Amino acid sequence: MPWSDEDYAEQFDPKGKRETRKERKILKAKDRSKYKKTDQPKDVPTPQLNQDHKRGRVLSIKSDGIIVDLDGIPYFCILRGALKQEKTQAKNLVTVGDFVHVLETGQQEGSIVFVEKRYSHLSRAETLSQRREHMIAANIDYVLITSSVLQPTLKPTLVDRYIIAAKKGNMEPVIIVNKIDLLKNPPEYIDPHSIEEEQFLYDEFCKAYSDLGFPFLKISIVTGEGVDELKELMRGKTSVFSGQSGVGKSSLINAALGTELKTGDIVERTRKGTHTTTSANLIRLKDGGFCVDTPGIKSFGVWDIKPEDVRFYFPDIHTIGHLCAYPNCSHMHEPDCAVHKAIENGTLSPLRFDSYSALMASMEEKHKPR
Ligand SMILES: Nc1nc2c(ncn2[C@@H]2O[C@H](COP(=O)(O)OP(=O)(O)OP(=O)(O)O)[C@@H](O)[C@H]2O)c(=O)[nH]1
Ligand SMILES: [Mg+2]
Ligand SMILES: [Zn+2]
Repeated sequence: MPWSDEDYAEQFDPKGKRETRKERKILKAKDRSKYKKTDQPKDVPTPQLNQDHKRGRVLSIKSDGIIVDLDGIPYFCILRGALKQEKTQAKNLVTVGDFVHVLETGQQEGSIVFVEKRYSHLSRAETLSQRREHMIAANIDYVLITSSVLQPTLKPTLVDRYIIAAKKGNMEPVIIVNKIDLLKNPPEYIDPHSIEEEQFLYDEFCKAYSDLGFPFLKISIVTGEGVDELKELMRGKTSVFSGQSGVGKSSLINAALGTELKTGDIVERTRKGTHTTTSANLIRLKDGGFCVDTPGIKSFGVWDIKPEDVRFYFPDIHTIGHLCAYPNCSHMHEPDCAVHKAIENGTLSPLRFDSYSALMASMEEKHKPR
């Protein structure tokens, strides 16, 4: 069942974005500065590019500076004084993919004087506190939600978390299942039962997730299947590859662009990667567009979402839910629930419901008083 954008527009109008009291306080204090507002979804006119400045795009953030692409050449930049003060307030002042204005200060060196307003951004809740937003990348068109079969195994709940983050951040999700060669040629150390289970999960996943209305690509860099489709999709756009460590994000970029990004091994015991990519990097495509390689994450917490919002990100479940006995049925424990009946009679995939209920459960956990 395709997703309707009105659902999100209605629920998540960025103008209606709630700010915490603390955020409001900081905003108020900083109201005189135009720079801070790059973080906010409010309209800030982009100033005319001063003739002394060049417009560029942030490639990566290092501990001692920021690498900016200016007409295809990387510049080592620092934040200008006024912006630096802002940085202490807003951790995410500059992120990979930002469009910035740069004053050249030396050979391939510069100073960032302005950060343009973002048209979209991917962020997650910080792993430990869950109370801060961690910006991954900005000005992105597609979130390429990358998973794999067997090494690591498919994780539908994680896919849903990324779908929500993409929709919330104004980007289009793309579902990618990589390493499909492994189902036919599995590594010897994996027992036949696990392979059978994964094949079953994969078939079920394809059925349940291929008609949500998002592009769905099945890829193997070993056989080359799906790589051309990926290249086609990436052309002229900015895409961010995200997903667990070891699913093959860097490998896919290498296969699509001919780059030589470092790739890592899979640990036999956990069947996961070894966190080979350690920071987000923007890469310019030869024939137009950009992509971002990101480090694999252990867990992906969706930033700023409440239990009552979750249902709107599962439009298939939400629609069936109109038939539940209770008008505000959460489908978790109420009697006479249409969603449970739909699973029993096979019109709703149990995978979709598992993912929904896992997210609901994690929300309830998070909202318990501490
Ligand atoms: N069989 C098979 N192996 C693949 C495929 N794609 C990637 N791999 C292997 O998977 C391993 C991990 O790939 P990476 O590209 O490093 O994974 P990553 O997602 O970038 O991982 P992190 O940087 O740690 O987040 C490497 O050994 C790749 O060779 C595929 O389509 N089939
Ligand atoms: Mg990588
Ligand atoms: Zn219900």
